[in-house]
Parts: sequence; C-alpha cells; structure tokens
Amino acid sequence: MTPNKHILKWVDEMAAMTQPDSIVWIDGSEEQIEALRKEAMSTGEIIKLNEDILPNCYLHRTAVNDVARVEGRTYICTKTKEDAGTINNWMDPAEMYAKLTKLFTGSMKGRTMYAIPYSMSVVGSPFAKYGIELTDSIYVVLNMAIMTRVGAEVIEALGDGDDFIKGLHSKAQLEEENRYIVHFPEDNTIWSVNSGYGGNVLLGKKCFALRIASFLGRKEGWMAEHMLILGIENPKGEISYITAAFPSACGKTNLAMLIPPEIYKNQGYKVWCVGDDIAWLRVGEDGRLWAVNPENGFFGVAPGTNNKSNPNALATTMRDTIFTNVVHNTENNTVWWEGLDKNPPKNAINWKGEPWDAESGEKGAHPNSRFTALAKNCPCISSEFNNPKGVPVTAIVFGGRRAKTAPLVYQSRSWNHGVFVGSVMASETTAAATGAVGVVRRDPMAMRPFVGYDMGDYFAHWIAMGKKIPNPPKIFNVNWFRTDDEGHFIWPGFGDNMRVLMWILARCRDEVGAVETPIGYVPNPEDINIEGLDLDLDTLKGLLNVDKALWKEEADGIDEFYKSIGARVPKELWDEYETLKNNLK
Ligand code: GTP
Ligand code: SPV
Ligand code: MN
Repeated sequence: MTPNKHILKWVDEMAAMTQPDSIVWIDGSEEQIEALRKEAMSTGEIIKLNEDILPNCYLHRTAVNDVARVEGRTYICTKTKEDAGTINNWMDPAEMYAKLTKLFTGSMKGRTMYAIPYSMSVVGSPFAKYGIELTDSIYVVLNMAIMTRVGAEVIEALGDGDDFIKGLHSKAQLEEENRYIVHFPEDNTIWSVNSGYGGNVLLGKKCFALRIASFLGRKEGWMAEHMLILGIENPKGEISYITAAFPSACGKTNLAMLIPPEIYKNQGYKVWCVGDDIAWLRVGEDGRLWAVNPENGFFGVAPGTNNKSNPNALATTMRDTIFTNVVHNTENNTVWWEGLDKNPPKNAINWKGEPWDAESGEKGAHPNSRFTALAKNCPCISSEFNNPKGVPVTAIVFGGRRAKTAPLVYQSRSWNHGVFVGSVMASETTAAATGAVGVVRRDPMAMRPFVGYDMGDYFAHWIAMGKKIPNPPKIFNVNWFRTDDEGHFIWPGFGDNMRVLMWILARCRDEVGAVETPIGYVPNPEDINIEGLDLDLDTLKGLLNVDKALWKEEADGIDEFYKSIGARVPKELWDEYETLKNNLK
C-alpha cells in the first residue's frame, strides 16, 4: 500500500509484537468496506437491519462490561509526571510500554490486522492531521470509515514523511482488568487494549483529536476542544457561528442540530451544524478565532433522541448507520431505545442480546448506547462542513448539568474571566464514562477526561491564546438542567435553547443590555423571548437567579479544585477567583 519507510517499519514492529495472521490495508473503497461488512455479518459481529426501513444500517453489541469510556484506565504517559498533571493517570513511558507489550504480544494471533490510514479534517487542508490505526476489529474499521476520512489519499498526503499519529488497538481478550487506553504524546503514539467500545477504540476521536491534539495545539499555538460548532442564519442570510463545550452526554449533539422554534422559523432563521463533539480552533488572518470540525461523522447518544428532541439526528441515522447497544426489534428488524417513542417493541432483544420486554421495567438500550452516522446525511449539515478554512467564531459557550447553582445563561466580563468560567465548570456525571452517574464534579471546559497534559498548563494556554486573538469571541455559560423541587427540568431545552443563543448573539452585537451580578452579566428577563412557551416570566426570573449563598459554597469548591490541580494554575485565574469572592461579600 505504501513505500513510506517510516510507516512500514512501524507496522512491521507492531505486527511482530501482535502476530496477526495477515495485514489488510484499508483503501477507503466501498467494495472493501462492503466485503468487511459481509465478513462481520457472517460472524455475528454486526447484524444487518431492514434494508427498506434503515438502508445500509447495522446493529452491534459490545461486551456487557465494555460500554463506555474508562477514565480510570486512561493514561497520559509523558516523560515526567508533572507534564501529565494531577488529574490524568500517569505512568513512566518505558514502564507502560513494557506493561502493554506483554498484553499486546500475540494478541492478534489467528486474526487479521487492519491498517487504517485516516485524516482528521479534510485531507490536504492546513488543519488536517493524519493517523494510522492498526486494529483487529472490523467494527472499528467500519466506524472509523464513518467518523474519519479513511483511505489511500491519506497515504498519498503523508508522502515519505513521518508526521502521523501511530495508533495501535487490539481487542485482545476484552479483559476488564487489563483494559488500558494509553497516550504517549511525546511519541505521537496511542495504544489501546482489551476494549471494543467507541471512545476507547476509535482512536481518531478522543485519543487523537482531543488528547494528542490538545498537546500538539499547545506546542503549535492552537486549540483542540470538546465543542460543537453551529451556525445561526438570520433572515438576511448572514450566519454567525457559536462553539459550545458541554461534558459528555450533556447536550452537544442536540444543540448542534437544533430546529428553531416557530417564532424564529417563521421569520426565516435557520440553524446549520458544523460539528457535534470536537472543534479545532486557530487564529485566522483576520484576527478572529476560526473553527473546524475534524470529524466526518457523529458518534451520538441514542437514548432520548426522537422526532421532537432532535429530528435532525434521527433523520441522519436513517441510513448508513451503525447502532451500538440499542434494542433490536426482531418483528421488523429495526432498532429502538428509551425515549425514541412510547411504543417499545414486543419480541425484542435488549442491548445485552437477551429477550426483553419493556414491562420488565429494565432498560432495553444501554444508557450510553450510540449511533455512528455520516455527517453528510444530516439534513442541517452546514455548507461549510468541508471548508478547509473552517468558520469564524462569534461566541464560545460553556455549560453543564447543574440542578441548582448555575443560571440559565450568563456572560463573562472578559476573555480571562471567560477562561475562569470555563475552568470552574462543574457537571453531574453521565453514562458516557464508567462509574457513578449524577455526581457533581469539576469538568473544566468539558475537557477533564481529554486534556493530554497538565490542567494548569491547559488553563495557561487558554490565557495565552486570548492574547493572540485580536478579535476574540465573547464567552458565555449556560445551564439547561436546573430542576424544580420535584427534580423536573424547568427549562424546556432542546430547540428552545435557541432563545438563549439569540440573546448571546445579541450581546455579541451590543444590541441588548444585561444585569451585572457577582458572577457576570445575566439577561434582563424580558430580553429572553419566551413567546409560545409554557413558561412564565417569574419562572424565567427564577432560572436567571444567582443565589449568593450557593455561589459562596461554589467559591470554596473552586479554591479546593485549583489547589488540587497544583502550582501551574495561572495567576490570572487566581485573580478572577479573588474578584468572585469579593463580589460575593
Ligand atoms: P457526547 O456524545 O457524550 O459528547 O454527548 P453530547 O454532549 O453530544 O450529548 P447529547 O446531545 O447526545 O445529549 C445527551 C443527553 O442529554 C440526551 O439524553 C438528551 O436527550 C439530553 N439533552 C440534550 N439537550 C437537552 C436539553 O436541552 N434539555 C434536557 N433536559 N436534556 C437534554
Ligand atoms: C464522549 O463521551 O464525550 C463521547 C463518546 O463523545 S466517546 O467517543 O465514547 O468518547
Ligand atoms: Mn463527546
């Protein structure tokens, strides 16, 4: 497939260790992918779904103990522990290579090794970065062929260079106690073993496009962020772009594809999706911040996706999609998940592969079940999706799941204050990672699990980037998840979140005032359009309320969090912390 000596040498070494029966290069052709689907169907690795209802769609089930990212087993192996920081797991690289070599040795015996050349963002574009993933999983090949740009053109673009990320993945025996997702940022290397689940094994995604890319971005002066990118088109046809960082399973895919409420649709507003999970950001020649989505598809949360919450996502999954860990409706050979509709199928198979009836009270789909779908199949995909320059960013939005404390929306006072707001984000944990769900934890910029170096250095990089952007985006924080005393969400969310985005854009254009509070600027309640909502002005006032007592507690938590990160938290952020404390007096 390639005469590139660097590639050949590395593949030889990896094959000598893992000992596959054969090596197959993925060329990106439909014929080859189709042959692999057929092979995976013949072994039961994927199930072909009803061609009339869901053309070219497949179902896959992972092992029951392998259903989410494993943060406790994810490592950043830099030469010094300090460079990985206090939040990441760390081990000395030599020690880790030795440990993993034992697990990889012979792990592909009797199997085929697939070599997947892939590009994050458009091949040949200034943003593009290349990787090769070696894997013994056809499921991984089929997913990578949706999520990234795969094939021979990547090898061509690499020429005889060695500037590519070396990814090695083996399912091995899927042993939980020997599962490791390991990054060696100084070697451009990722090794993942004993998992077959999404974020653990689709190495272009979190491992490369966030952990390794954030490391490279700091070195090279750009940013890799856990952000969606969307464009709002006004009736005049002008489009403003917003990026938003929410933790895993906190609403990025939903916001990125939102359908405007009637009041805006009738005026001619439209929303376009550029990306739903990852943004790479650079300073443009015009002094603005520009964003590209390095991915080629969506690896979205299935449960809760329906014709009301996210019709665009649902439409995207109607063809060419791989469903993972959802319910199999055997009556018509389709799929189902909680929240799709109120008619769970009879004669169904749950995500574990067992006969399942909704009456049992047990969930049929895993809460972190997913769809892997092509971006180009999304009805609201932006015309700029493949633009190598990306799109200019007007506003950056942070947000998380907070039952109380955080108001519906507030604006930071400056770039540095905005960085502070992002750095102290907290959110309830979700099923996207193994471990307890619903526990509030700090998740700075929604990047806690994804920064490939020290968190304090990461904050400092944000501060430094602010100095390099002559015309920076304004920074906001949102919270769609405030609850009432019975635990119900107060804000309707989903498409109606556009009402908040409209206030954000109006603020960016200096078209609307705001109330100054200890934490930043909060809207005058009249300035959020609630026409057509089953929500009165008093309730909205409540959603915008900043409770000083709660924020004093919050401030104590921030102090503790910063101290836990250690000495590299920049002074600018400690200054912002002091300002917050003084404002709360
Ligand atoms: P990752 O792919 O894990 O990074 O997740 P994500 O941030 O893209 O989250 P996604 O949009 O898939 O939403 C996750 C869950 O949150 C789904 O169950 C949604 O139904 C729910 N959700 C999304 N937006 C809203 C909202 O505005 N309000 C409420 N109440 N729930 C929401
Ligand atoms: C997330 O957990 O933020 C995801 C899914 O987007 S995964 O690819 O598994 O990381
Ligand atoms: Mn994500």
